[in-house]
This record gives sequence, structure tokens and C-alpha cells, in this order.
Amino acid sequence: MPECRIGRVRTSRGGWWALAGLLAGVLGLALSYAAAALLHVRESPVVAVAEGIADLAPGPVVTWAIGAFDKADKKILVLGILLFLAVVFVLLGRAARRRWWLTMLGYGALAAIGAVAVLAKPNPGVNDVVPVAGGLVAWLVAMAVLAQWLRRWELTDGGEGAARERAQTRRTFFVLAGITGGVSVAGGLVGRLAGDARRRTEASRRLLRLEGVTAPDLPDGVSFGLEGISPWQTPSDRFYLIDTAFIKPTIEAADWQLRIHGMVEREITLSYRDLVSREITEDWITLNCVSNEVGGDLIGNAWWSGVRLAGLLEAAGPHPDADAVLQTSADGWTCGTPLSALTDGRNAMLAVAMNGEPLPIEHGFPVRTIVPGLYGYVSATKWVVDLEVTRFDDISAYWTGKGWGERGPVKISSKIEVPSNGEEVLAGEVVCAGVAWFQQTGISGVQVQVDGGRWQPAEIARTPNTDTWVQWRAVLDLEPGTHELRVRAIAADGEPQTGAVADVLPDGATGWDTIQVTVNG
Ligand SMILES: Nc1nc2c(c(=O)[nH]1)N[C@H]1C(S)=C(S)[C@@H](COP(=O)(O)O)O[C@H]1N2
Ligand SMILES: [Mo]
Repeated sequence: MPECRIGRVRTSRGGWWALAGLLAGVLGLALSYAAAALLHVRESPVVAVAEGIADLAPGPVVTWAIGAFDKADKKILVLGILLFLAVVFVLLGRAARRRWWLTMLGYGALAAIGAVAVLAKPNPGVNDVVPVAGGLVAWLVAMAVLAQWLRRWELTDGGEGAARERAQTRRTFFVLAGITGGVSVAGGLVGRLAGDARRRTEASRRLLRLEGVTAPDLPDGVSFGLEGISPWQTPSDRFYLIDTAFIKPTIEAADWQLRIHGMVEREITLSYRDLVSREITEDWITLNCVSNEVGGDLIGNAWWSGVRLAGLLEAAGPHPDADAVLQTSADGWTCGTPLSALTDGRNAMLAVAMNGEPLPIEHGFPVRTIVPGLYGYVSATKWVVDLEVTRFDDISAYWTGKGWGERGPVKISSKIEVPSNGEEVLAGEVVCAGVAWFQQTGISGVQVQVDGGRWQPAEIARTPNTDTWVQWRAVLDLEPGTHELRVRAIAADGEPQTGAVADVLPDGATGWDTIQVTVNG
């Protein structure tokens, strides 16, 4: 630098660059925290990183760490990460003065760590990376804006005549810095409030003791216990998640109400207490999404407990002309369900528990609908608060309004889970296995085909009813080379699953799940 005042200027300005870095950094963290709390009721990326470190750290370190501050007290780990980040932010702020690329690289690296940590949690979805991406954008924008004004401020350092301009530039920088700090505080508060609502609901959820709700007890013979295929019972934290709720409703049981109205003789309003004091029905039911591609993962099987809808609807007295129930959730999502599916004797229920525990918030706490035999989009309303008995002709629901089929009965399907597609196996006897399902009708058999040859029967496991998936396995004699394996299910009525390929839109995919394996001699 040409001036003789270099030393003084550099130290004082270096301090402002550091402050800018810190403010930009904190803004990104605050916004990602708020976004995480609002979007998917999980912990913030920083907490995900803390958990990731706790999971990853090698044995002795974990033992020491857990001994030192206990798992429940991951706060200390989070605090440590925040302090570390504060130092990094200061350094990145200072670096921005001369090496903008280094600052960008630093933000990129931090965001990448956050993204990896967030995606390592069970059931990651697109929503999970939004807070990280938002934080990254906030870092870049805030730092770019603050840096711009710091640079102008430095440029006005020259002649005496520039004193006014310098003061003005400096003021603008301070105002922007103040705004950055203010938005951070606001973001922190929003995150805090949203997080509190979630924690309150979660705490009251854990305290619920539901009479008549029993723990799941795996029926005999349902599982082959094979490695690599879906466990017959899907644990709740591994169960697929689908909903349009940007902000997941956090409703305490005491605040929940359901209205049954429309084409009925008597309108009914139920509180949670009213609901759970009725007789509880329980069953194993497989739920799947209409968007599940052939061979896809949008399916799970759980032990559901709740109150049968048939009895509630009978008490309301539906009009004979009614053929639909328009369900509405607390977040405004709607679906139209055939009235007959809710009253025909199947175990259609207002579920209050999943796998023996009150419903997880993201699976619809306190109450959701479960209807065996129908895809989720026409039946499985989470956070359900309103049932209007009506006619299909008079309604349009969320997905059916977008071109999806009106009734949504589940189609027969099956998939190969082992070997996995593209796997290399040894020649000889190869175990091939997976699941098949056709809720309400049931599966009588499963067949496997090698390279378009004859369909060979597979062995199928037991099921407690027709509403769950069934595990199947076959031992194939495979010669060295590349082979194509296919599976199809046979319905209880003898009808084989069609091989005609259909897209998920408008009413569910069809076709045979097909994989390639390489057999080594
Ligand atoms: N409130 C609400 N309920 C909903 C949805 C939704 O978007 N909002 N999606 C439905 C769809 S398409 C499916 S497949 C199931 C998925 O339930 P799960 O997330 O518990 O697996 O929920 C159904 N219930
Ligand atoms: Mo779905």
C-alpha cells in the first residue's frame, strides 16, 4: 500500500472486515436455523453436524466425549461448533478483503459439511437441504454487500476532500451491518418460536398414555429374516414421508378437534379425549404412495392403532346420495375418499398410534386417517381435522385437482430387493427375494423369471391379513454371465400382475420390477 498511514488503516479496517465476516456468518446460521425449524421440524444444520460428529468420531473419542458431556448434553458440542464457526467467520471476513475466492471457498466448504450431515439423518428429503442452501446464499449475499461498502469506505481514504463521502460510506456500512445483525436476531427468534412449538408438542406427545394401544408383536412367519430386504415391520423413523406441508402442523392433542359434517343427519365434533375413549382397533397395514415407481421405496408397513371410521360415520348418519368424504388437514391439504371404503368393513381408521407409540409429528400427530387398500393421496390424511360427507361430483381435492385419479385403489405390485440391481454374485444357487403387495385382495403367490424364460414359483412368507405386504424368496440356479431377473405377483384371486408398463400418473405405476445381475464363475 502506498500510503504511510498503512499500519493504522490496515489494523482498524481489518477489524471491520472481521466484523462483517462475523455478521454475515451469524446471519446465515440464524436463517438456516429458522428455515430448519419452519420447514421440517427437525434440528438445524449445526445440530446435525454435532450429531454427525458424535456418530462419526472413533470409539475412544466418543466414549470420552460422552463421558465428558453426556449425549443429552450435546449442547456443549453445539456450543463448541458455534465458537469454532465464529472464528472461521472472522477469518473469512478478513480474507474477503483480498481473497474473495477464499471466502467463497470457505462458505462452500461449510455448506458442504452441513449438507452431508443433514443428508446423513434417516429419511433425508429435499426440504432438509433448504436450510443449508439458504444459509449459504445468506453468507454470500451479506458478505458481498458488506464488502462492497467496506471497499468504498477504503477508497475514500485518499484526499481530505473526501471526508464527507467517507463519513457517509461509513454510515451506510454501519446501517447495513446493523440490519444484518437485526435480521439475525429476528431469524433466531422465529426459529426459537417454531422450535418451541415443536418441542412442546413433542413433549406432550411423549407423555400420552393411550389405553387400548398395544405394542407391535410380529406375527409368526411373516419374515424370512433375510439380509438386504425390507424388514417386515417398517420402523417409524424409517417410514417414507410424503406431504405438501411446508410448515408441519404442531398440534397438541388437547387442542385437536375433528368435525364430521356435510351430507349427514347429525354433525359430530370430537375432541382427542372423545376419540381415544372409543374402542381402539389395531392392525398391520401397508401404506404406499401412488408416486411409487415400480421397484420404488415409497411404501412401509406398520402397526396402526385408532378408531374405526365406520362407527363414527354411522353415528353421523350419511345421506344415501353421498359417495365421498372430503378430508381436510390442519395445513389445508385435502383428499376425497370413497365413502364405501370407510364403511365397508375394512379397517379404515382415525389412527392415533403408529408402531405402538403416539403418531410421530411428521406422520400426522395427533390424528391421521389410514385406509387399507387405497393410496395415501386419496386416504391417509395426516393432521386430519375435518371430514365432509359429500359427492365426488361436487368436490376437487389437492391431487385430483392436478390430474391424479379420483378413487386411488392400490394396484398389485412386487419388487426384487436382493440381489440389488447391477450386483455381482457367484454362480450357482442365488437367493433372490423381496416383497409383494395387493392390499384388500392379498397375494397368493410370487413368480420369478430369468432372461425372459418360464415363470418360476417363489416361496412366500405368511401375513396376518390381506392388507400387508408379503415377503417372498426364490433360489435361482444361475450360470456365469449377465442375467435379467423379473418378478410378478399373483393376486389371491389368481390374476397375475400385469407386465404392461404404466407411469405413476394418474393412478399408480404398473409393470414388472426388472434387475440385471452379473454372475461370476
Ligand atoms: N396433510 C397431509 N396428509 C397427507 C399428505 C399431505 O401432503 N398432507 N400426503 C399424502 C400422501 S400422498 C401419502 S403417500 C401419505 C404418506 O404418509 P407418510 O408421510 O406418513 O408416509 O400421506 C398422505 N397424507
Ligand atoms: Mo402419496
